[in-house]
Amino acid sequence: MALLIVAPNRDISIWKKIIQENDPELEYYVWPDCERKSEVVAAVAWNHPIGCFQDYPNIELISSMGAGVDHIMKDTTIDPEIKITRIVDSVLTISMTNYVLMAVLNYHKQFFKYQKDKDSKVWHQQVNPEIDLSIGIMGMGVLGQDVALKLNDLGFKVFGYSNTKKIVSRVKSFAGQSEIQAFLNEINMLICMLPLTSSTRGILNLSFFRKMQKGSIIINVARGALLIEEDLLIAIEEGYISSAFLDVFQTEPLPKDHAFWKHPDIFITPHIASVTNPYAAVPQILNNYKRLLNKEPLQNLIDRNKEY
Ligand code: OXD
Repeated sequence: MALLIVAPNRDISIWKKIIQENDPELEYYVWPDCERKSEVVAAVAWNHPIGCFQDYPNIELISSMGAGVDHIMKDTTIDPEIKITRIVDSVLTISMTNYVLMAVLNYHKQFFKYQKDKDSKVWHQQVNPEIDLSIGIMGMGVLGQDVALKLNDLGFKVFGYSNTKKIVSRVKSFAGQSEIQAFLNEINMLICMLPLTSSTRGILNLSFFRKMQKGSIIINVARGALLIEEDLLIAIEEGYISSAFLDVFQTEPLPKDHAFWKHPDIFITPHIASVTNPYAAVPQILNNYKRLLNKEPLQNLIDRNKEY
């Protein structure tokens, strides 16, 4: 029995070191070097080449190296019986929440205005230095709920939107297509934390933006493919969106000629909102591997029908 690591564009030396420290006896291969393909029963993957698992006839489990599994789900050659798990880690959650708080507070305290003022040596105190934000979180999974609670603790009005209604204290929740307009009516800032699935791809599009209050702010920390980037530019021109704070993009790295680089109302970071900590991820992956071998229930298993 062996484990296979497939992460062709990622430096995995630290992952190998931690695997070694956790289980010096573990038999594992790093794709594409694997002499005994039929020994492989589980894989750890990050942006694997589509179709590569076809060469491993006995794979039963694929673990994502991160919180998202869209990079695995998009490979339609993966047998529907193969189980897929993801990483859920408190450090990853804190890191994501802190990124969102940082973005929100920058708007709340009008930091971008004061930065511009500084560039022109302007000393101008706003009469109301704090922007009143009514914040909606789309995607109320583990990460979304943590963000909702922390924003609430900071005194913001927080609303949640998800596929099925989530009960989170002091957060008014909306669910399903029929409640989307009611949700958008409440908010002037949208934080996108949705998983990327066949039904959420491109959800942040022009007709969606036109349902929002004029001048709304959008923060996307989930996946670039949730947002139609050209539509965001139009929505800014039309005044539905006043500013965007983005960590993820359709194409990463963001191409040099992309309009977002120079746009005065779009702030970007290079997909760093929350990065998987291999020290937390490896023990989870090895624990699930052992569970698989012992035929025990797996942890952080995703629902293949829901795609998350
Ligand atoms: C993840 C990511 O899914 O890094 O963990 O985006």
